[in-house]
This record gives sequence, C-alpha cells and structure tokens, in this order.
Amino acid sequence: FTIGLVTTSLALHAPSQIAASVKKYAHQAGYQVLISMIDEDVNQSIQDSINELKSQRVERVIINIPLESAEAERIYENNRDILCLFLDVDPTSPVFNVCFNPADGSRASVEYLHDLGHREFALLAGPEDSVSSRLRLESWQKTLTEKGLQPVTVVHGDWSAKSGYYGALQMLRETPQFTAMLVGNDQMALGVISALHQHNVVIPQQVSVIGYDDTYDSAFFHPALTTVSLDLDLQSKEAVGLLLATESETPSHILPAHLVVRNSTR
Ligand code: IPT
Repeated sequence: FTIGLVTTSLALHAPSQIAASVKKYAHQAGYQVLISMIDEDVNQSIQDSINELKSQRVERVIINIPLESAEAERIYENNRDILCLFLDVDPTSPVFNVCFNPADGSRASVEYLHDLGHREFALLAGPEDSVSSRLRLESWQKTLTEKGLQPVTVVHGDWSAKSGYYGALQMLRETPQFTAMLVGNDQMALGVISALHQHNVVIPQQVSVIGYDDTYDSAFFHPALTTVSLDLDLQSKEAVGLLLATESETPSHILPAHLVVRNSTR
C-alpha cells in the first residue's frame, strides 16, 4: 500500500524533517510514501497534487500545507473518496488533523522573557498567508497585551534564513530599541543571528532571541538557540498511525509545544 504526502517546500527544514519521519514510520508499517511537493512557481494547486496521487491509487493522504479552516474543509469535501489528514491547520478546525497547540509555546516565550525583565519586544513573524504563522503571532501579541505591552515592531518574513536576515536589518534600522526578538521559526532566527553579529549586537547580552521549531540544527547555532520545540517526529508518527488505523476520521490530536532554553536568551 501507499500513503500520499502533499507538502510545502522541502527546502524548509521543518517540512523536510516531517517528510523524513513520515517515510520512516510508513515504512515501519509496511507502506510506501509518494511525495508531491507543491511548486508555487508553477501555480500547481493542492487539488492537482491530490489528483496526481489518486491516479496512482493512493487512498490515504497527509497534507502538510498551511490552510485556513475554510480551505481545508473545501479540500475535505471535494475528496470524500480518500482519507485526508492535515498537519498545518488550526487544530480547532473540524477537519481530521494532527497539529501543535499554536498558543502554549508562544505564550511561554513571552512569559520567559518578561520574567527576565524584557519590555521592548520585536516580532519577526512568518508569512502572512500561513495559518501557523498567524496563530503564533496572535499568541505573542495576546500575551504581550495581557502584560500591558505593545511590540515595538512587527515584521513578516517567508520562513527562510534570508528573510530573517533582512527582517532583522530592517528592525535595526527602523526600531533599534528592542531588547528581545521573537522569531516565527529557527531558519529565520539563523538569519537574525547573522544580521545581529554583523552589526556587533551581542546575543544575548544586548538582544535575546527565541526561535520556533527546534529542528535538528538549532542547538548548533551560535549562540545555541533558545526556541519553542515542536516534536515533528512525534507529529509524523501520530499522523501515520492514525491514518493507517482508521477507516474514517477520528478526533484530531493536539500536540503540546514547549520552550527549550539555550544560550540566546538572558
Ligand atoms: C512549520 C514550521 O514551524 C515553519 O518553520 C515552516 O517550516 C512551516 O512549517 C512551513 O509551512 S511546521 C508546520 C507543521 C506547522
């Protein structure tokens, strides 16, 4: 049997880690995995990818594409002949999904830095069209508001290290008073670290940085990155397990995220 994986760019660390884990757990269960990567440049739709997989007789599909709930429901409705499980939707959405709690890790980041005395926060969020990016940003902002704070700036990147680098440069130019930066993922944080180093801003003495994901490389950044840890291997394991165990959708699983403190904060 074959499981399908429709995924966003595998040039990104988290989706590539997920793809590797999906493959590992599917193989352990005796299944093959067919991967269809959405290529935004050729404007290939998710439905094109699903059709491609269906034509290869795939009946169970994991979808790791950021989708707002309405969009995910539409995909579910249009594909009742197969079983679709979503990895990047709002976990409260009615579609079958295994997703991380979007609020707990973001809240923990703000509280940790606030307890250390930080009051000037810069937010470097992921892309505006990603549901996970939106929910992480909303949770940062909500937690700051509860503490009577406003971020000094909000900038969006595209998840890449390059966008983190340029986002940080923009912040240093326009709103350099921040002492803490919350970053939507670790790849962007890598670019942030590089930009701050170049401008002789010392991490964590002058600016604390917290990332998001805790992919395999993050402990080896310089300084080792404090970040919100997502157990992507567990997410993949649960997704494969649920997809193979059920004939139809079972209640969705919400996975916790937690802060891992390393050397980029003080
Ligand atoms: C999410 C990652 O946190 C982020 O770094 C980026 O790679 C994004 O995926 C790509 O869509 S993880 C996802 C399962 C919410």
